[in-house]
Amino acid sequence: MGTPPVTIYSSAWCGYCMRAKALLDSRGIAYKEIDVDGNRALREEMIARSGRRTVPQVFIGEHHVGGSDDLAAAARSGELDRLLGASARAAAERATEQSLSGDEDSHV
Ligand SMILES: N[C@@H](CCC(=O)N[C@@H](CS)C(=O)NCC(=O)O)C(=O)O
Repeated sequence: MGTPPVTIYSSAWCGYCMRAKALLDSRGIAYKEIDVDGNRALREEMIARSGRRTVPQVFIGEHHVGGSDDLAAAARSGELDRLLGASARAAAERATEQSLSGDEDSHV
């Protein structure tokens, strides 16, 4: 269903990135991976969005979860499920709005 809500800025040979991705994989959470290796523009984008320079940096929608340790803490506390639920509801609302405006178009 469209773009996954989770974005992870990562780099190869990064143990924390592997750990973060393993956590998402183990929970069946789809994510979009942005490899910042050797890509200055994407690394700058990550730093601008997160205020941090280390990889990984994980986002749910526009919400910054943090690095691998933050992701693990959010998973333990239930915060991750809450954020994913909120993100899924927002996506469903957008889809409903789109189909409603689509219906209007079809009457024209
Ligand atoms: N506590 C952080 C640690 C992340 C970290 O140390 N990442 C390493 C790569 S595996 C890094 O970005 N090092 C480069 C630097 O510290 O500038 C997390 O859980 O994400």
